[in-house]
Amino acid sequence: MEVDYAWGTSSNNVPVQKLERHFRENFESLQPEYYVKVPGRVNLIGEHVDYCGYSVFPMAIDQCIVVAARRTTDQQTLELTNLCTERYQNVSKNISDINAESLGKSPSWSNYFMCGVKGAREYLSDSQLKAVEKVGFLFAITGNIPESSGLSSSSALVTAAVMATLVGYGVPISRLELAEISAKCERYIGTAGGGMDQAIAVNAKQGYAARIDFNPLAVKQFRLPADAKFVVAQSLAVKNKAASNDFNTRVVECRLASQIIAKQLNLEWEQMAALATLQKRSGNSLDQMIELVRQHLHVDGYSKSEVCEILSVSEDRLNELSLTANTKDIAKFYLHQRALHVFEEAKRMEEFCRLCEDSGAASDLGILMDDSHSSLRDLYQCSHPDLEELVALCKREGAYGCKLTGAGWGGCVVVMVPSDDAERFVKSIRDQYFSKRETCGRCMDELVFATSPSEGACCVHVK
Ligand code: ADP
Ligand code: NG1
Ligand code: MG
Repeated sequence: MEVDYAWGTSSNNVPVQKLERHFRENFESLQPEYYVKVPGRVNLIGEHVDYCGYSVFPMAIDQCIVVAARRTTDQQTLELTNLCTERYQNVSKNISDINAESLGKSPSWSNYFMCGVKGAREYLSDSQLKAVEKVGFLFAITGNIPESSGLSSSSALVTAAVMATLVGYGVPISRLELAEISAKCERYIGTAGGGMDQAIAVNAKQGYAARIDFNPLAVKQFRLPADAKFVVAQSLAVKNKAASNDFNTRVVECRLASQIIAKQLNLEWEQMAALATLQKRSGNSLDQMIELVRQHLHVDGYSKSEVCEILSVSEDRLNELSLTANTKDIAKFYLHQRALHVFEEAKRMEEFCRLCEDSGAASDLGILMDDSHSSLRDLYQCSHPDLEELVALCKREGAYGCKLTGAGWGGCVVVMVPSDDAERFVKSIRDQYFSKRETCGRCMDELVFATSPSEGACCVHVK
């Protein structure tokens, strides 16, 4: 049987033949019926603002997750196997036993996948659910997005699971809806993320970066400057976002900042969970919002009891209204710094789009990326010492701009370099950053590579 490689010309090095063999070896010599491919992404600007309701500017990369799939008549049994590493063990589960509580208990690889299966089923009507009540699935997964490195391996996996399940059930869905339900169901793993990763993974167009707006979700494709190339480099520090409360702490700090400013402005603070909602309801410009941060939020950290006093609520009510399960015991919330980052980053994002539209200079775009990174490091405090070393090296080597991409605390940088210097730049980072580090046998091309905007998710049926 032959797979139709309609999913692009890119040489993304995903071993599809090996995946097919793995599928047959694990599933009694059966063949996959269809494949789903979902890419990772880099975000060029608009970092840590999506969950506040502000726009972002990512592009899909070649690296992706691929799922080989087949339906069974096996009464809702879900069989998962993963080719990537022996750490990812096979799992067998009854689909109707997947529940939010157990998914949130451990960020294991199969739980990410099951978030997607659950999300897909929530999209079905009662009659559709009834019609598929005897359908089970065999899924074999592989991929080459470096995990826990800010290139959105988690969302590619979850989105691929949603797609593979809906395709198997024969339920059509629009790309925007697919992005929205994938973002929603990834939250079962415990991270209160925005919708950037899933939106670009599903809606990307080859050759274009995209501006993504939220509430309502909208995607606009943008050409990038021809005289610049984008390079991705791994710092080698990894961070699983669901395994600590750092990510959710930032989400919650932004929420509290919004609610406290709302309270000071005599607005209905309980409904002001996102900074963009606060801006909209108060009718202010981003510059005015920055002024409000300076006026109403002090620089020292806020204790939970201080927040409760300002909002006139009990701790229990605050837990319910504003905090997540893993942020209830945070000692200090840094509201001034986080809100300042978000409003300034939202401004930088608008300026970046304007420059792309008006064929602005790559060097000006680079300055915005550098400023974004400084703010992520100093105000958002989500960098890492190794990543800082990498950023400094990239700048010394002539980058127009360089910033961490994704959530941070390690992971990757995205670097904008002059097109005609990209090859030398990559070689130089290899020689200076990676040659002196333990890379666990990983090939250099995975650690630092030039990238261009890739196509979004697709499904291919086996002929
Ligand atoms: P990222 O920045 O890559 O999105 P996250 O911390 O959000 O990092 O998610 C990483 C987790 O996603 C991994 O710990 C693993 O459980 C899951 N994951 C990533 N890639 C794969 C893969 N190829 N196969 C199975 N699970 C994966
Ligand atoms: P990564 O690093 O890919 O897990 C996270 C969030 C995004 C966004 C970025 C920071 C999820 C699924 N992803 O990405 O929504 O907030 O951090 O800009 O939560
Ligand atoms: Mg992730």
